[in-house]
Amino acid sequence: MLIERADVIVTSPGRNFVTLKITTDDGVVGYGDGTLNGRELAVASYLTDHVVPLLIGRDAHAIEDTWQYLYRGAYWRRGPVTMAAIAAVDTALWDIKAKVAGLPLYQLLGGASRERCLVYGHASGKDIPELFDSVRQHLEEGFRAIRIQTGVPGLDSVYGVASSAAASIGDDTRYDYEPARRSALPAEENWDTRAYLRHVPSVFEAVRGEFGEDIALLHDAHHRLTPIQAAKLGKSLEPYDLFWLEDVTPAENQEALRWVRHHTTTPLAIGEVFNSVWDYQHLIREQLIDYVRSPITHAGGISSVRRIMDYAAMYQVKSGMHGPTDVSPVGLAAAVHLGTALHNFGIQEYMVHSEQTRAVFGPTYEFAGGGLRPGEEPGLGIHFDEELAAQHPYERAYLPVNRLQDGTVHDW
Ligand code: GCO
Ligand code: MG
Repeated sequence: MLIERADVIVTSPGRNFVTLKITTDDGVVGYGDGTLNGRELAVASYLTDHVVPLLIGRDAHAIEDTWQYLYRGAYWRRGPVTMAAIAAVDTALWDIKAKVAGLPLYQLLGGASRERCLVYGHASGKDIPELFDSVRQHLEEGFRAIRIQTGVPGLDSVYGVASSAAASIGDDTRYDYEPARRSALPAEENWDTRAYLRHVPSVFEAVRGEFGEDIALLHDAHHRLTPIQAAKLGKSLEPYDLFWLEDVTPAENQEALRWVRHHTTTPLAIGEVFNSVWDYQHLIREQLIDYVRSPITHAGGISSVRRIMDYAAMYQVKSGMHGPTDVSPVGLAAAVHLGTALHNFGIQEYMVHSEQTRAVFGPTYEFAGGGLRPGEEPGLGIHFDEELAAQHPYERAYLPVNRLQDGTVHDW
């Protein structure tokens, strides 16, 4: 079974997505997600200009060989653009293999280790009353694990808080925080670490007071703290028993996590911006983290995230794959299949895609009992509507940039 064609589809049903469609000579079609938020066209070009010509005529079953050919064969290794492109190819080939086998993909990855993948949703509010409404809504929808983000007194707009304009859409559509904005230039946000560190513990105290001890709570610091600030935050949140504290420091320096780890028992998650197993080498071996955040879409696909998770399993580190709306339904479907099969699955992030997005991708995973199930269709269970996708052309969009009060650019 040879690869006959590969098409890169850029579509923007509410937000931009990059999808690779691979077709074999016997007409089997597979999909892969290569969306890189705010840099989508770089991946599209990497695929169209450099990868697609290499795929034509290759054995569609040779997934590992193709992965190594694209990774080692490029000479230039790693990096988010390269690894998102490789992820798109790898995912599409797994989709094809499972369709040919007539099995849902998780069966080829070892079969089900669980009935459903526990997921967490995003509650947010500019203040406590708005946050409580959002938490209540999530609980009513059946979420059992919830990420908590709020505004910080004195700061105009803060990462992770859904804007009130979008939150008051007025219909039944639930709005999740969406950071990328369609604009000529990135939006600018402001930041003050001391104000944030003073405020966050009081938010968790209020949430535990209102909603009790059962619900799993998570929080994302989005790479903004120094190791010692992060250690302080972890310690101050210990009474509220977090499921995890995410991305406390900029991710490049693995050693920073040693300082954090030695000061707090709050579980740590990191890695949504990592793209290979090498980024976790020390973090996992020294047991400096509890959860791996890499999604299939940004870390080289199913084959390489499975490699990371096998390494992590030796050290009791679990998965917590990134699942924002900028991972497409194809990337999320792949995560749910892998999460169903992995023994060391931990939790899956689940930001619900808009109706418009779901209409284009036609995912068949199902949310029930606080978790996602992959469904029983052969392959990933994606029904991509190309005609509809073509009605939503790419629109330039950027993630925000962040500045301290004195104007210095800070980690966003
Ligand atoms: C998360 C992430 C996202 C990212 C976004 C960037 O934990 O879900 O931090 O909110 O900021 O995916 O593209
Ligand atoms: Mg995050």
